[in-house]
Amino acid sequence: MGIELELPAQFNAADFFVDRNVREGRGEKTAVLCEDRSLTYSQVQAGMNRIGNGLKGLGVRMEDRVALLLLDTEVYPQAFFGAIKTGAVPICLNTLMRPKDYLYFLNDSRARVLLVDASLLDVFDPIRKELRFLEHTIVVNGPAPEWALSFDRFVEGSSSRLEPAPTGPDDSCFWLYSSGSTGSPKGAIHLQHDMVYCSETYGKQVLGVREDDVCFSAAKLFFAYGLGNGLYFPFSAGATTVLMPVRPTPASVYETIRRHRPTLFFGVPTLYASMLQAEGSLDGVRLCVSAGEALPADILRRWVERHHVQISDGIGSTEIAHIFISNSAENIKPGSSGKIVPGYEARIVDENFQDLPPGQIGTLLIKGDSICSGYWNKHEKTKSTFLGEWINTDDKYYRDEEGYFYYVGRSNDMLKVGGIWVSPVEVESCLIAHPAVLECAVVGATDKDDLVKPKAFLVLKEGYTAGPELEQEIKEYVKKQLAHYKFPRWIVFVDELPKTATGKVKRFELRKGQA
Ligand code: 3UK
Repeated sequence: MGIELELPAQFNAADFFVDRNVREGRGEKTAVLCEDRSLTYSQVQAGMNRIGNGLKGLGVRMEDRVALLLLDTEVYPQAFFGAIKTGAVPICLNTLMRPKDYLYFLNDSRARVLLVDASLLDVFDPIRKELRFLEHTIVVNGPAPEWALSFDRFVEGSSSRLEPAPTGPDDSCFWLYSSGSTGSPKGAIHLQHDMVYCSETYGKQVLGVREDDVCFSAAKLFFAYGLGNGLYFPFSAGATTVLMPVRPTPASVYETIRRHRPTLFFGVPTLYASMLQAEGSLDGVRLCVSAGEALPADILRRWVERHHVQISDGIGSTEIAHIFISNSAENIKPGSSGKIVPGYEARIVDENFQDLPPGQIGTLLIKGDSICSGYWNKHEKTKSTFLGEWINTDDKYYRDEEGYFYYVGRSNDMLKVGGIWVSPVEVESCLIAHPAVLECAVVGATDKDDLVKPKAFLVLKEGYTAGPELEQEIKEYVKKQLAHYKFPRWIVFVDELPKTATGKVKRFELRKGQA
């Protein structure tokens, strides 16, 4: 069943997640730990207000979009809530993408202001002239080039006092882009009440986040998963978050755990698998959480054997903001996504949207009040995904008699690699542009840990010879064109691709490795 939030007619999420903590006496409590820096809730509030006033000073108004291309540092919470407090709408952008992706995000959203980490500025060189709507670029954590504004100048003279904009629970609050199998990424529009709903449901009832918790998410804040883990769950409870700007490797993650002693740790299956290969301990962690793709039972088994801490697997999505089916500390069923989170409802249906009995595989529909209001400027996609109160997750699931849900696969060809979407179609269109490639098909294949990675089947043009050298060259080529995690981990050279009578590649056969 749903839960009633009973939010007032005037409601601003920045007030709820930041100001409320100060009002309730937690001003001196540590809100953020990042490397050797630490900020109290009062400091986060002051910084948030200065950024909000800075944005207003640039002419940003309610509902204007503000793009954030930031690493996980203490600036992130202040910028995110600073924008929200003024009624503007932050867009959390993935920092691993390529210039053409940012060109799309910024032109599609028509963001007027961008806050960007100095270390990521290079991606704008090739596209800067094509940004049609961006008016101001603010550079964080480093010097600004002549065409941008430094963070210090941006907040210079800004007051640390700011009244929240008169938004309501159903106003736009933030956007997250989600990629699909074909077509451009879709901007999911989340509303002011969505983060509160996730905090009251998964945050409180499954994680049981308390004021004395310290959360550390290896998944970055620009993912819907990381945003909850590392920002609004801890802030909903007046707890502390640990932010780590560097890439999550076993070494950086174990070191951050050693240094800041989190009680809740959030990762994706690939990270858990690689952490099992490295030295390190988890002292102080009471529960680990996994999401993004299914957690193989064997990784869970080896983790518990070594660290004596459980991993709670749960499925969430960008459109629903966070996790809606989950295991919990007290009740973990290896290989299952767990049970429906209180506050959400699930249906498993056939092609005609008829409910299926336990044991039968169908499409998973979800209902719950953190579902985004729709996709920005994508009317057809919005209509086919959001079905009144329900959303079609495009996931194949079955449920057992006891109410545990089991993930079976996707309804489309999309792959989850390290918890992030990869569209085989996008990798194929990159491969086909390589001079040696005549035809290609990309499918998911599992590695030794039973985790999915892209695998490419290639037919070469005449005059090219298959071999490890060409294989390496093609992998490098893809890495240069696309975000790194998208490159094919295996390349198989074939004389021809298996096709149906109508000329469609039989992906099913390739997946079985019959090519
Ligand atoms: C897949 C899973 C099996 C599934 C996310 C936690 O992953 C998140 O959001 P995305 O929009 O992807 C959503 C899709 O990913 N998936 C996610 N978790 C699991 N499949 N087991 C899992 N545990 O296909 C889903 O539809 O990138 C995860 C919280 C917030 C999120 N946005």
